[in-house]
Amino acid sequence: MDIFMLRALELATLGRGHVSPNPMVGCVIVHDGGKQDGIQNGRIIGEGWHQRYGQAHAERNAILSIPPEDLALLPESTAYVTLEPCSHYGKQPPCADLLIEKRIGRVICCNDDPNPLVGGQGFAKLRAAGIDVETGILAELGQELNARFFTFFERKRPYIILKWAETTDGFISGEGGKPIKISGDLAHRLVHRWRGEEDAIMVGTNTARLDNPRLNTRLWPGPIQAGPIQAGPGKNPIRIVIDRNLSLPADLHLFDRTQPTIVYHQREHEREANEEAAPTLVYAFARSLVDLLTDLHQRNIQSALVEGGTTLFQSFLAEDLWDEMRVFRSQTMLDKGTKAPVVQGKLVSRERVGEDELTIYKNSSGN
Ligand code: AOF
Ligand code: ZN
Repeated sequence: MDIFMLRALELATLGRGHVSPNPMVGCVIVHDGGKQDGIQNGRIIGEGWHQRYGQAHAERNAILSIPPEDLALLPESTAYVTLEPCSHYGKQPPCADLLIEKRIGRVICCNDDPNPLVGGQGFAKLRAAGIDVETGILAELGQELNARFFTFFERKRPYIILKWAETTDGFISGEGGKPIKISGDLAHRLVHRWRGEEDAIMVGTNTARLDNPRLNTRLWPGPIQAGPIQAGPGKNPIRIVIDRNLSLPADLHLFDRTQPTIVYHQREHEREANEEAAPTLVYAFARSLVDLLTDLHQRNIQSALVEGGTTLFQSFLAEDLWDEMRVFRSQTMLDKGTKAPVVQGKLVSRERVGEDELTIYKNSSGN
């Protein structure tokens, strides 16, 4: 039966880049053919996935794909769904109701839905209707697939990716944080692609001042879509900058209002200054990193790519508030400058990107 769930997980990934902030979900409906020579027979009669935010959920698409002559088989069939079927009316009606109405025999899932609008009620509805329910099948794969969605609801903060480039001898910038070109053009482009994949990008005060970054996706052409190829840059995420004392110069690219930007500060008397007046440039008060992440959660931001500098990285590391680390290592040497953070966590991949080496680690502390 794992093979059917693996198929459902594979289908779910087809929604990548199109369903956020919803999770990617896949569904396979299998007619249980009984045992033959001790082997369980099963035939897939329907498949579907959540294709686009606001549109039909995986279960509905799977049911719609069943040929008319197979519809009568539903009571003898199992729905393999990567996530607990929903129980609420959102942009879509509840999938649990649909499965009950179609008289599905059994439902098997990877994970419970952490969204409080669902939170176990999908399973409860199915069980109350006499449907067999099993959950926790390939749960780790399901969690990994929707790491942002789960982190957001379970930890009440966005999924945090720390990203930097370092020299062979471990420097991230020159003396006093002076910007130095470390990684190559291909790595640079890949970072622009990553920016488009997350809800937000964050930098600290020194990086904002010294690098004057634009934090947009101008080097990446955007998701490949059906139909004519879309030219122009990818989806620009929200920019976040930390400016504790509101001392950054107003002419930085970050303040040019070309993209929604949030400035976090600690000037208590200026708490909500400007908040509603200019939605593209919002000032918000945060006493600590935890406060800041809680505020991002309230603003419905599910993930953030943190692009430096070292002070900001150290805060995330010291409080164990990070999920992933992406490190480019170049073949250059610097001899002196600002040291990169010490890599930690579980190594998940290592590959070449142009002339650089990219290593990805995931936090394994179970924070
Ligand atoms: C499912 N199957 O394929 C997905 C689910 O606004 P709506 O109606 O689209 O609901 C979004 C919520 O529904 C989302 O936050 C998550 O809890 C659940 N997503 N559920 O049964 C699906 N995408
Ligand atoms: Zn649903």
